[in-house]
Amino acid sequence: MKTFILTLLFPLLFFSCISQNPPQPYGAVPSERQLIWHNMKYHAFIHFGPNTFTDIEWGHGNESPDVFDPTELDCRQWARVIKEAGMEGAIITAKHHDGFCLWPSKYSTHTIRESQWRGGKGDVLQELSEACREFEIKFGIYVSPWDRNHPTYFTEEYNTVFKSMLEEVLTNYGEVYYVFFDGAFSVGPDGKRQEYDWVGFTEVVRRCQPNAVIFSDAGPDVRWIGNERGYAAETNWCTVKKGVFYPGIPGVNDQLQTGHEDGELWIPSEVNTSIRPGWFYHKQEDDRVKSLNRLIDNWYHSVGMNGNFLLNLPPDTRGLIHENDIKRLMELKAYLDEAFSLNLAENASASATQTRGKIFSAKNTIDGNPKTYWATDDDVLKASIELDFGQPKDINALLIQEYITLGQRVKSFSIEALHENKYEQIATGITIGNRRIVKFNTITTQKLKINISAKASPLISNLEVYFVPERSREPTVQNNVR
Ligand code: FUL
Repeated sequence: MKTFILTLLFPLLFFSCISQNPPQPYGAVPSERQLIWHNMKYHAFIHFGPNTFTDIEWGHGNESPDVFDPTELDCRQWARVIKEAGMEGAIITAKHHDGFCLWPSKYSTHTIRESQWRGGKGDVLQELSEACREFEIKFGIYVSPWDRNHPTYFTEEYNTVFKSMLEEVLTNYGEVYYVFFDGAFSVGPDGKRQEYDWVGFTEVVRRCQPNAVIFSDAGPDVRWIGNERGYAAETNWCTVKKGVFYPGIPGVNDQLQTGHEDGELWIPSEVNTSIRPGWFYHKQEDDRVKSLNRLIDNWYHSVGMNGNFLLNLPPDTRGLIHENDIKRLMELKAYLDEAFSLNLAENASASATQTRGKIFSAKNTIDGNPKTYWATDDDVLKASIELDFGQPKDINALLIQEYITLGQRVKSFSIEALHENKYEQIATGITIGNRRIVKFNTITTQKLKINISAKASPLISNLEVYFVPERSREPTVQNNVR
């Protein structure tokens, strides 16, 4: 075994040089805008609109605009809470299925302008985008293609209307990092279904906000994980096959969960859920905010399973994020801060069964810093990395990341810990991708071994080891609840 030292970051490793050639990309690889998104973890979803006041989840589109009447709207409170919770972006329902626009769109008569709120002069997108800039979080929008109000819906003309609306929200509010296209739809009385101009919608987003990622059930940049409970699965490929997923086409939720090992397209998963049972605020759910254990479980099944976590925080009829939701969010933040404060791999020494000539370094276009990674020779698809902590440590979690810029390669791995001079298997996993956090029963050990089996030479950019707080009744990561 060649020996190298694991210092501050796993990438700073030393060993003798044999081969100098960096590995070539393998299969589908992420775009620049996807890499920016991969570099994030945790986002806030904001469902707000007439439904907040009518106490239903899917508005019919015939509600009076006057029902929209927040008494104390304060988008700065939302942004402050989101920032303090450690979230990096906010994605708001600019238009939900009822068609009501939270901005004064020129292309609809069912907007905030038609309500008496603030004398028809309000603009929630304006307020939120400004608050996001002030608190340094990113601003994203959800726009429902399904529109139960617009008179042109079910005609080709609606596509033009929708593209014009998109252009408004993507040009008038500064930088937009994320565009969420919902897959829900209805069938008209005559059995008719609106044909959406997805190519045209994508073209508008690319033209107006070239760095924004587009989410839908099927991408093109980020895909739905196939459930709204906030759970990715053990197997989670960023790659998917062409021609399998389309927005609003049912029956493929299992495949949305796993992706496809040999997919030709890079469309990684976002894992979304609401902090309450509903997506919109309902007073009767004030005492049904998800438990801390549940949110922790969602965290390990999203951020810890090669996804990004999008957690919905529905503002109430005052126009504020409710106190009970804030309390739970801050509890989750406190848990995460404590759990991931001390990386025990930082001062460990590391060795590998085989290492390509050097640690490769590529300019990380996201933050400009060099990003380094460990690789094996091209023909070495199985390898082990051993960490030596120098003395026995209590540990129960491993965070591991592939250098996904060159593709997702690892197809299984196992973790062994040294116990009475013998290695014992303590956990197994399937895919890694951008980030995998594996929890296992607490063990006291000086050495840890990670055995990797990959489709092409494995590239690992980061390894971290933690002793996270044990929690009672905590669901285990291995038993994926769906
Ligand atoms: C679904 C919608 O129908 C829900 O109302 C919510 O917006 C959720 C995020 O997506 O498809």
